[in-house]
Amino acid sequence: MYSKTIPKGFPKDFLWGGATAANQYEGGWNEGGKGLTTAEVVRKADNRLEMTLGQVTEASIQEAIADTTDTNYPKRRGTDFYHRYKEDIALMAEMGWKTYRMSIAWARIFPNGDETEPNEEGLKFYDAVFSELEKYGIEPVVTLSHYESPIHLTVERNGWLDRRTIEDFNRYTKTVFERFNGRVKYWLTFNEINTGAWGFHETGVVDTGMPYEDQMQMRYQALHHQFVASSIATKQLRQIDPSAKIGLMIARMQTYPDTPNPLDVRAAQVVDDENLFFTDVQVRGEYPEYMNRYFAEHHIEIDMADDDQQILKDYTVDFLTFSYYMSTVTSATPDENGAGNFSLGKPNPYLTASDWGWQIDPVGLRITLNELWDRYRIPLMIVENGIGAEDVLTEDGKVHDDYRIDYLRSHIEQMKEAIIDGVDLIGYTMWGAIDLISASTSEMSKRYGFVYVDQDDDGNGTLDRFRKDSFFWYKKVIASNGEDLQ
Ligand code: BGP
Repeated sequence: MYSKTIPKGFPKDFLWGGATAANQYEGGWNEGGKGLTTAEVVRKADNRLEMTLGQVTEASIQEAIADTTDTNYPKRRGTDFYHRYKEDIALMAEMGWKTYRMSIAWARIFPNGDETEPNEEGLKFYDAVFSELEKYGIEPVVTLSHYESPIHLTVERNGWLDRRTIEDFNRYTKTVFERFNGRVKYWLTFNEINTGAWGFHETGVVDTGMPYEDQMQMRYQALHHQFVASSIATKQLRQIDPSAKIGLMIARMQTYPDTPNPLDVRAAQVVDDENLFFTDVQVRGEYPEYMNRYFAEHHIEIDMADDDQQILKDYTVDFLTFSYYMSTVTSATPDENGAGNFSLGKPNPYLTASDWGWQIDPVGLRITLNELWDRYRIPLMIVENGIGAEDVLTEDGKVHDDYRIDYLRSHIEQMKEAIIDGVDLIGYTMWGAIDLISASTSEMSKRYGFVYVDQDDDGNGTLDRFRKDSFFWYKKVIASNGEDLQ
């Protein structure tokens, strides 16, 4: 008689926690010897449905470099983790977090990116952060490049388009692997690497105004360099700290065909391939055939060094992480697009959307988890999930964010279903767990956190922290290991 024990719920060592990113949270943009980054030259959006991330030019970058204020560049101020990390980590511990997904700002360690010696003050800051986390037994999950790289590399050689950036990046990765050896068990290379196909914010490559085919040639060449750098980092980590794990990170854009029309189903499969190309390369260790056809049909020729393909094959990732916010609909004849920033495809009549147009689809998360597990059979971790909303702080310092509790509860319920389906899901870090600056628009008013930060879109406010209703709710979720979701 065939019988296998079916999981009943979250594993006892499930890594519950929250996520932030240096470029949106730290502030201290010109302190401690840190260099200017690609995130700090992107002006805030004029309207919330506009995605300003990649719209930079050489002139706008020079203008930003000359600007010594943070007025038009909110990511320079973030929400001041740089000075308040002890207070914030204490709040994380109060919720009972087992893990904290953060990122290291490359330009804190190598301000221009091409120095041979690291900036000791930058290393010391992260020493102090990891010591604070160790006080509470919180496991760091560290992203090496989260939508930022030293702007000097862009100005000097157009960022990741230039192969020399591989060597600079891997000098940085070797430095931090050695410095924090034994203190960081989980490393991630590039945040949402698949959005590098959208341009500057992920690769530091300026291609605004160029013909689309030239843009795609440059972006996929830059992404190839990142694939190689990720594999070299994997090789370094295996040698420096064999007990640590390295993972990839993509923005999972779950999509559905608009109708059962096979043309729509095929169109959705093509959109899915644009996502899974990145996991295929970094988990399976080679470029998939469907992408080789795409490159041929779009006159894209990836320039590879002789041993590139071997290093991709030999050094694939240990686990797969992704962000999940929404799902989209794909039509073979797209007649309308989603309204929100980052949201693509057509509206889904069965789903509601956030104020920024992101369609809320908890069941889609279960679908995604099953698909990724079935395709790759390596441990999975959700390192971003949450809802951006205009939270209101009451006179008595409360934020009644029932909508956030509803969003998170519905997604955690589906995570539990996926685990019972047999998916090896090892952790969950809710995005923007302490209010921070939005990636796509640089707004403060698009809040995600369990903790409200008193600051507005223009940087006015005390930066004081306030516990939202969801703070106390999540504390219960963790204490019950995902059983008490009410
Ligand atoms: C992802 C980024 C995060 C975060 C999140 C929410 O793309 O990895 O940095 O910002 O999206 O996006 P936004 O801040 O634009 O609402």
